[in-house]
Amino acid sequence: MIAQVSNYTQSVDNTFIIVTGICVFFLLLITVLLVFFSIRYNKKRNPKALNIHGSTKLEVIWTIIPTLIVLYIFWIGWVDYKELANAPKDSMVIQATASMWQWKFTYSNGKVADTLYVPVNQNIKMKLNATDVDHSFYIPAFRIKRDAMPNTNNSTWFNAEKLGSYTLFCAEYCGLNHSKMITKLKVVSKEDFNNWLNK
Ligand SMILES: [Cu+2]
Repeated sequence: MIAQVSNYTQSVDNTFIIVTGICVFFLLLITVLLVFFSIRYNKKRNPKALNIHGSTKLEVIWTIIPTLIVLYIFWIGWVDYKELANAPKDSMVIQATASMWQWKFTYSNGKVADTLYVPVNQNIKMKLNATDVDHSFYIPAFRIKRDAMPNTNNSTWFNAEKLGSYTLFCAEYCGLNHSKMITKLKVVSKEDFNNWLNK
């Protein structure tokens, strides 16, 4: 189990594991049946096809069950998406501006930084914008990714639950030095954050 470092880690990972589990289950089931039927109903053993009647009961079953499964996958994704899309009212707002090929973070007091500093256990709302082309704000450890585009007001939010330094980069191919559009998210204590902010 991966350590919970943001409010999303656990729920996004659970969704991922459930969806992957369903895929692996059906992959194995279908592969085994495919091989079994290929041997069992081989032309040499069954020169003439005899059992080719339809079965309404089977048709209904294999329509309803997959429908319920995809609705369930939609539902567990939707629950997390709704939470991700609505930042709590008490969030600290930080503006992230993406440009080729760097990140710029602007705080409410006007301070500008190229590294994202945030206090631990505080809701942080990231307003996302870009000056030139489409970029994407991505913190893999927090399971957060949201596009940062010109003339579009996207936002996302998170709550960092552990002190530490995490990779933050651009996840939208944005030109020659796209791979160098990488910086750090530093989660620090409230005092350290206030000292840094007012320095
Ligand atoms: Cu970019």
